[in-house]
Amino acid sequence: MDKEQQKQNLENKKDQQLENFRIDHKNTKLTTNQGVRVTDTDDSLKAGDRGPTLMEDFHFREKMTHFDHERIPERVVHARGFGAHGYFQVYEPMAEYSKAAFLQDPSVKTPVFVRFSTVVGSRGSADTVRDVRGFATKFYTEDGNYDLVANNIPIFFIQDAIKFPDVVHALKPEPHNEIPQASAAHDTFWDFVVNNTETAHMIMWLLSDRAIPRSFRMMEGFGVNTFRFVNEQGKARFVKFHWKPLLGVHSLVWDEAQKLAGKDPDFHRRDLWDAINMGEYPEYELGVQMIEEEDEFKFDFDILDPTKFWPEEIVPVIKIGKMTLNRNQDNFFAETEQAAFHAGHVVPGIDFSNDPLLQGRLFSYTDTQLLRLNGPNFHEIPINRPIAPVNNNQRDGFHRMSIDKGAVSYSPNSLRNNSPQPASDIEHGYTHYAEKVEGQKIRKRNVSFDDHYRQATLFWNSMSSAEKQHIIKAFHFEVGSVKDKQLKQRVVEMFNNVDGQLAAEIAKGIGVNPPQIPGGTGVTASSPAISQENTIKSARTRKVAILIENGFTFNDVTQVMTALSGAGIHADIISMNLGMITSAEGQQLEANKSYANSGSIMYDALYIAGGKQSVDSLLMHKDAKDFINDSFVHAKPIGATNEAVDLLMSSDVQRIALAGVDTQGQVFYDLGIVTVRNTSDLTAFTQEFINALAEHRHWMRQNQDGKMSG
Ligand code: HDE
Repeated sequence: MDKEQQKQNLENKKDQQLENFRIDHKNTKLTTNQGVRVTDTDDSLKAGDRGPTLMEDFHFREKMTHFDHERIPERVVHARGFGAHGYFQVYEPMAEYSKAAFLQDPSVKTPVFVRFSTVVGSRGSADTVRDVRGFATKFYTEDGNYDLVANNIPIFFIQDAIKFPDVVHALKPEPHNEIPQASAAHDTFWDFVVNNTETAHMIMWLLSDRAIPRSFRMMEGFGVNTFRFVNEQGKARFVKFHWKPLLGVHSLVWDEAQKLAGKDPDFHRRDLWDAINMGEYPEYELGVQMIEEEDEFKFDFDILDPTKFWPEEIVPVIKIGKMTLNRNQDNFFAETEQAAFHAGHVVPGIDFSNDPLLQGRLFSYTDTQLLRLNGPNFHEIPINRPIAPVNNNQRDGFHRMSIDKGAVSYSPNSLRNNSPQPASDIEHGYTHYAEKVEGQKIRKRNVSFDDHYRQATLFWNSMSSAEKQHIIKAFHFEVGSVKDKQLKQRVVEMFNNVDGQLAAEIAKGIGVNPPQIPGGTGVTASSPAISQENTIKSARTRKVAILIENGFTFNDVTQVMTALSGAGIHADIISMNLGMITSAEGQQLEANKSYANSGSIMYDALYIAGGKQSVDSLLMHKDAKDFINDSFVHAKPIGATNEAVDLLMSSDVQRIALAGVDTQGQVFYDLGIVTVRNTSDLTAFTQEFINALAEHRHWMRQNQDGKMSG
């Protein structure tokens, strides 16, 4: 096989490996698990027509027993997740920094499997809850599996892994009544927060828009912990990993997220599944921040402290490659549910740091898999199998798949020529970075971990005014749900250490006193890179709701649909009833959604077509008005052409946005509302509407009348 073929082979290797295990059961006869053909699976074997079921009915017993054992324990955190396959390609050889095999050749596509998740909720909870999102990637490299087990927030609640059970216990539903599901809005969590001020920075991120992403395709991933890159010469550098989505970082608004949790609890997984099925493959660039070993102490934070991030303005993110997710899983349980990630699965070229959170993670992941996947052989489950050969003297255990031949299962040995033999560095044997460590055994945290507030202030300073409003409203919801008044007061005092104005605003909404002493840390710097205002803006892959009824203007709708599809935007036609809708001109279009099975919350934008009869029916319809008002309140782009502008005028939208609307065929665009009247040429309109879509949300509406969206 030549080199080109080998590369091609690597890309497909994982898929080929999985293919060995796939069964589609088409055109087969029903059998038991022993391969015995079954004649009837709808009636158990009985003694007589109306008699009891017989013990000897092995088919019944097997079918029922298997069913009884179908469940495995859900993950203690990150229980709800969704996976997809893809590949990773490096942009340039990274040999200067890391010897990792998958970071060397830009023409090589390394297979990956990614699992996105929420953290707190159980497996059946809703996708759009306020929570951190997991973003775990398994790279099936030639040198073994590398797992980048990341979150969509770059820092963490706590500094030392020993507190993980505490923070998770406080965050999970309260143990006496298992309330609330998938939410931090309860007393035990905030009790933990005020008693552990190192959480301050993470809370700022958790209550920001980051915690309610629009889509898995539109969120960043962060390795959080500090790792090391090690090159062939053994030189190491500290490194932090980032995933940057090419569609930018975008969020829902809280009201929308809550409504979606009811209307479509699978909103995020459906979005990912549909996008991949439609060939709109999500792409993320892999970025690294690197710090030289000798610069370890040059920062005003400890680079091993996981409650701190490295501002991009100080340590730039270098984009080194791109991941593309291009294939949906075949079976949720076999792949997503059985995937076993581990922050400790590293390959030569990637090493650990002494970050105390990371050190604890290195223990926890295997431990949890042992319980969840019931034994030490979970690496043999197809989704977890490396494509690199596995050879060692580990044997037996539950569900062992491989048939290890021969008498020798120890090392060193003479009987098998000491095989499998340890590999040298040159042969890509993993050599741990020879960091010098010495010290006394102490249970203590270094003073360099003492600052709990400065980066929380930096975060607050970096937010746009709309983002700040959302954070304050999130505090009102979360802390407002706390029953203990003293706790609420302590939250205000704690966040007064971050920013006085913030604390005063929190206090206003939750019925406690504003802080009595001046607040803040004195930090005035900001990090523009962390504001979502400064993210990539793109209309591609967005979803538009088109409202029509009988008598709509066919010319309006077809022009808009053509322009949208040309820009890679999807549209659903929504009407009172599903089925064919007849235009004023006589042509028909099919409504593929109705108000019964859709809602404004499922779309990124709204377009209402002209046509007097259609608009008159919409005017009579409360659902249509709700659609418009929700789109408006959630700051989404709204487009209307010709008679449909009157419909907007009759809703909340009119009061605020349409004061200067033009009647002479000129496009009017204000606050994300795009209208045009008295024209059949919608070229300029569609262009503006697509621009408005790319902006994602139009927060300026929040400043009108003091009316807030979300
Ligand atoms: Fe995890 N984490 N974690 N975590 N984590 C788990 O492993 C743990 C932390 C992350 O899609 C568990 O297989 C400890 C940070 C993701 O399957 C468990 C600590 C980050 C996933 C565990 C942390 C993560 C997990 C539960 C603190 C961001 C889901 C099930 C010391 C970098 C992976 C499992 C998937 C899952 C332990 C903190 C990311 C219990 C002890 C920080 C994305 O082992």
